[in-house]
Amino acid sequence: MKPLACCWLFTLLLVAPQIGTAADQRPNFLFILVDDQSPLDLKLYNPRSTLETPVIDSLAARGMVIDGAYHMGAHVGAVCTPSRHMIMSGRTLWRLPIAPWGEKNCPPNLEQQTLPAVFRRAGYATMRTCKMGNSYEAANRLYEVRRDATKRGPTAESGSHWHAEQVLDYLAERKRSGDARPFLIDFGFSHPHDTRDGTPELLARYGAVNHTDQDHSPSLNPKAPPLPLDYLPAHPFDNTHLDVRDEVAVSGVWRKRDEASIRNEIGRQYACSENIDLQIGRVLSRLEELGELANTYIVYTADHGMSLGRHGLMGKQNLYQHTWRVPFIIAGPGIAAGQRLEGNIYLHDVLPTFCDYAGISPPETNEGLSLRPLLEGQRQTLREVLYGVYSGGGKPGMRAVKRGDWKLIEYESSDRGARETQLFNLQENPDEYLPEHHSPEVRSLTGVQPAARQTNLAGDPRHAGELEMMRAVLLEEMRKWDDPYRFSFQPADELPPVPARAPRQRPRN
Ligand SMILES: [Ca+2]
Repeated sequence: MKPLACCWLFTLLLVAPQIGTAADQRPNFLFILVDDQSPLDLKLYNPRSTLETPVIDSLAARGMVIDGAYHMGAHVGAVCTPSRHMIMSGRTLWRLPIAPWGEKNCPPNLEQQTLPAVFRRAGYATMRTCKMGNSYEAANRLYEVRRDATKRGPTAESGSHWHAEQVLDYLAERKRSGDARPFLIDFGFSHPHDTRDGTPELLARYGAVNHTDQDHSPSLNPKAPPLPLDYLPAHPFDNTHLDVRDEVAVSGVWRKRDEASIRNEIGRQYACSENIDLQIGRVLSRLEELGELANTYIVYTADHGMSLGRHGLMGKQNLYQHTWRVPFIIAGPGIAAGQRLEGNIYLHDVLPTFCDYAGISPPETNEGLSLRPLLEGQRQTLREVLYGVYSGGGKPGMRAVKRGDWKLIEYESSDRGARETQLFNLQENPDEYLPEHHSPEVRSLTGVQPAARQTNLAGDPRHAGELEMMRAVLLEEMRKWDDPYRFSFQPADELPPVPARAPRQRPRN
């Protein structure tokens, strides 16, 4: 063959699978993203949970559950927004276009390097349904088919059923038109984010009501889920943003932290979460009928965790494990069934993972890592250290680092006078108990056992070495990820003042 013809053939071979021919055997991707769910809501992560999720459980049985899945955090109260930017772009927090130094730290037009843009260019059919707002609008517009609306009501038309209908309609249309391209479907839900208006049948199952009376607590229903073991009636100190919307204005709870209010709200959360499970089941059944399921990678996750009474908090604006972590389940071709590992992954690893399985080069702007070494049994973790941020209230706010069993959380806001350090050994104290969890009043409500006595170790001189080590890790991570702030106990690093961003952020996610 002449060199020119050889070159032409090579080009054709490269391009052929990218243009959606009938012979395109590349896998499909179904990315399921729920709004505001702690891994601890799910029995898969918390045996005490009473939430029934048979579909998610069966997905986990077919694939892998990752225990250590995290989001890098938020510089605003609407934690959703940066989290969804990171998922879509594979980029880290302070290098997003919406970060304070975004123009300096992020190349322009990042939306052209996001999941819908990258997969569309590679010849994939792309479709999305999700809530509106507090997301990544410039990227969301790039899906070929987009059916977004915020659906947090108690009926089929006003709730999670609607999102599933959009996917089912899309699959029907795809079959009618004979579209043979592989697909990327972004299957998002507006729930269990508040307002958690569950359907009457599911609310009854969890002993909950769609409570609307701000002046009174709901009646305590014995069928409501139990209080979490790490429940507190109040957070013990100012964490730099205790007045954020989620801590004071969630309909059904507001500032209340009494047992009946919290258990009712968890019941509502579970009612909405079980409905999501039912809706995912409808879509997976249809994919199976269509013969698409076996060639589809499916991820189930949430944009961030939630507290729901844990540590006296209601919202997502903290860095305890219940909120910093997310549920993460993945199944698909070549992933062995029934696996579970720590992983140490971030949500922004989704983009490079999907690219890897689709045979697409991830964009140069991507900073995430492919999960493939975990999924194929070569590694147990992708990283040694995890770094987390909440900087939506007082500055610098909260920072967390985790390395091995050790976790440090620092809190500081000079204008609010907040300053606190927490050091936990997560092997010995996985629920991050504080001394307040062991007060007789709290114990009588939660049943926390005296054996679980370890609490915050930051002030314990026997662990001064670990504290020093973790503070060094924190500084290293803050420098590594272009954190624009420093705590008062850290070197100033000659950082310029952080520019104020236009306050477009509504404190809702
Ligand atoms: Ca959210």
